[in-house]
This record gives sequence, structure tokens and C-alpha cells, in this order.
Amino acid sequence: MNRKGFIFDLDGVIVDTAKYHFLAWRKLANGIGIDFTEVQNEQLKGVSRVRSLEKILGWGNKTISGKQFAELMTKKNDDYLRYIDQMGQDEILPDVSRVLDLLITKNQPISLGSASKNARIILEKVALRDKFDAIVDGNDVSNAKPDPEVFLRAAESLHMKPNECIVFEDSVAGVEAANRANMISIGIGDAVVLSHADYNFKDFKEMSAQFIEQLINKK
Ligand code: B16
Ligand code: MG
Repeated sequence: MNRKGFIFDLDGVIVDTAKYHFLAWRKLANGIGIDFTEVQNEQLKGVSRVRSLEKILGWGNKTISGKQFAELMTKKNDDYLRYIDQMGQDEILPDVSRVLDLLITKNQPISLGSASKNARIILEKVALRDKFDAIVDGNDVSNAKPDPEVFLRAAESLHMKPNECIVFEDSVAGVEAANRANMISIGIGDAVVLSHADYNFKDFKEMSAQFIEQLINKK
């Protein structure tokens, strides 16, 4: 039977936590006199917490001490954790469970490949942890997306070669990471923003069982 490694990003692919990251970052930025738009926010998706704060400070032309930097990172995460504390299974994005269950029925190995250090807590909250054979997240890697490390580690955990893996991603940085890992990249979201993906879908509702079958059998 044909097998592929299916790697899912978390924020913006499995759950809509991208909106909570945006709210928490914007509140923090506004508190230090910086504002940014939803368009700029696209650059923060898939990007590590450290890199996100560096980018925001860059947009505001602001330099701060190492101590302040660490304090702001903690503040943002505390705020973000308050949002995710309220999460339940109703926050799983449409048809994610259908696709995961279909892959499980077809004996396909599944891994998470997320930049988030909060990934495990979120998967537990939405009761999806058991659907994954492996989890690779922000705690396991030293190089953030667009570096391919997170996806290469996920492939290893599934005992699959990179060119046997398929990545579902909602961020520009993540699509680039998948492409650099020599994997098939599937953009979930705006096809214009994610124009470098091999395939584009607005969401999983648009993804047919037939398409998934084709991915599994792709030579
Ligand atoms: P945390 P993903 C990423 O998760 C988010 O897209 C990004 O906005 C966030 O800064 C990053 O995780 C780090 O998250 O602060 O929770 O460690 O999309 O790769 O699942
Ligand atoms: Mg994401």
C-alpha cells in the first residue's frame, strides 16, 4: 500500500489561533506605541515568537534592552494563553477532522509541524492529540520557518523521506519551508498570498477525498 507522510501546521490550518496571535501581538505593539496592519500580520504567521517581536520592533523603528525584550515576550504569551484557555473542539477548522480521519483510515502517517511552543497544549484542548503519530513543534527545533528544520524533523519522526511528505500550511514562511524541504506544499487560505505553494485550497472543505487519494498514490 502506498504511504506518504502528512505534515500539518497548527495555527491557521488545524485551528484558527492565528487570530489570537494577531490580537495578542497588536495589543502588545500598541502598548509600546507601534501599530501594524493585517497585511503586515501575514509576515508574522508561522514565524517564531522571537522573530515576530523583532519584526514588530523593526516596523516601529524601536530598540529595546534584552531584559525588556524578554518581558514583552512573556507578556505576549501570557495574553495568548488567556485566549487559548477558552478553546474547545468547536475551534477546529472546517473539515480538518474529516481529512485527518480519512488519512488514518488509509494508514497514512501524520505529524504536526508547528513553530508554536504552545502546540501540545492546543492539541490537547481540542482533543486532536491522538490523531497524530508524531509532534514536532517550536520546542524541538532551533531554526524557525522558513528554515525547513521543523518539517525535516517531522519527516524523520514518521520515518519518511522528505520527497514522500506533504505539508499543509497557511503561512508564506511555512510554504517556503516546505518547498525548501523538497516536500509537496499545500497552501490553506488565500491563494494570492500563498502563491508559492504547489496546490492551493481556501480550506479543507474544498479538498476532496479523490485529491487526497491522488496525493497518496503520487509517484
Ligand atoms: P508561540 P504555526 C506559529 O504556529 C504561528 O503561526 C506564529 O504566528 C507564532 O508566532 C508561532 O507559531 C510561535 O508561537 O508563541 O505559541 O510559540 O502556524 O507554525 O503552527
Ligand atoms: Mg500556521
